[in-house]
Amino acid sequence: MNRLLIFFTFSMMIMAGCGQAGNNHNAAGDQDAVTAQEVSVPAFNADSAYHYVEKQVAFGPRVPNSQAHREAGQWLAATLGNFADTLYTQETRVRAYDGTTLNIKNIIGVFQPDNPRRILLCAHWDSRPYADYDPDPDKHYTPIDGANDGGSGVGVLLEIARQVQQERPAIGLDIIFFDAEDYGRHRFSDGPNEDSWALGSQHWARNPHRTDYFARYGILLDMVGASGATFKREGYSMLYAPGVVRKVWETGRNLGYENVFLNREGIYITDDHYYVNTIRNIPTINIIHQDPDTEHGFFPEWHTTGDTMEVIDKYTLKAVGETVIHLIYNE
Ligand code: AHN
Ligand code: ZN
Repeated sequence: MNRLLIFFTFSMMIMAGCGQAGNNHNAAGDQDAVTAQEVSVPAFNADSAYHYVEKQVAFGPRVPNSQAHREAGQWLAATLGNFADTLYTQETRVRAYDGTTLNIKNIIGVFQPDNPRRILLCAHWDSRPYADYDPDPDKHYTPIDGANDGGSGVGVLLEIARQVQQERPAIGLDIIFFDAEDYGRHRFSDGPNEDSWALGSQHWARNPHRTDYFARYGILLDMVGASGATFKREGYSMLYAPGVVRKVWETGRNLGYENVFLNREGIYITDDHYYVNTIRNIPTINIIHQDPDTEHGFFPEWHTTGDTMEVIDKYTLKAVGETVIHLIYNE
């Protein structure tokens, strides 16, 4: 098995001027006490993550109330359920901005349920019902594949789940696939936009799978698979969880992905993490592809029929997957 061994050396600082008497320091008094800690981090397999994205897309657009959505949801629950110690599915009805009742399902995989030290990892698994940014106006009401917008985050998390089942980290994990993130208001309809997005995470934040659920921090993956992806420090992530952003960015950059995790401030994006932060009070960041060269600020095929497997690049999946998996095993 392909394993990466990381050696961490912690040097204990000895404060200058601290008294000689009553401590255990040797005669020299200034020699560092060095302990070596060995952490084994599983290799993130980008081919496997890619396959999980393909698998989701093959069901067809995963739009709530559709047959493809039901089938994809069953497959996701079965697949995550195979890796996790406990699986929860949270089925409910929510009202979309246009009055449609959506049958939705949040899918939750719990690893080490009794471990009080926990991290939350999440992504949305639904895909958008309309390509309202498509260059072809005839497609503005066509559902999208959501290979990158939806599929990529879930694909990375399924691969992490597979690795975690094989070799358990010290920390407990909760992996949540939120539903109905992308049923937000159509670009050409009038009315309030803000709370029309992220309906599944709003529901979960008010009704977590375990009462008083808490995690030390959370990480949301959104659009983490397109070729040439770059991530900037997203606004709400910096507002609610700046330390987590710093840690993730440092980890990614130390792994050699400084071309992906940019040392730049991004914009504020209302997404699932916003509700995990504001309703559940779990400091949660969003790793989200931001592109300053497009009119909407996301990847070029965002909310178009072009968000297909063709935009997916294993290098981006790997950059994100490897970064997150390193973080988990070093907690
Ligand atoms: C808004 O446009 C308000 N939020 C974007 C969140 C999103 C859509 N993430 C993926 N698709
Ligand atoms: Zn979207």
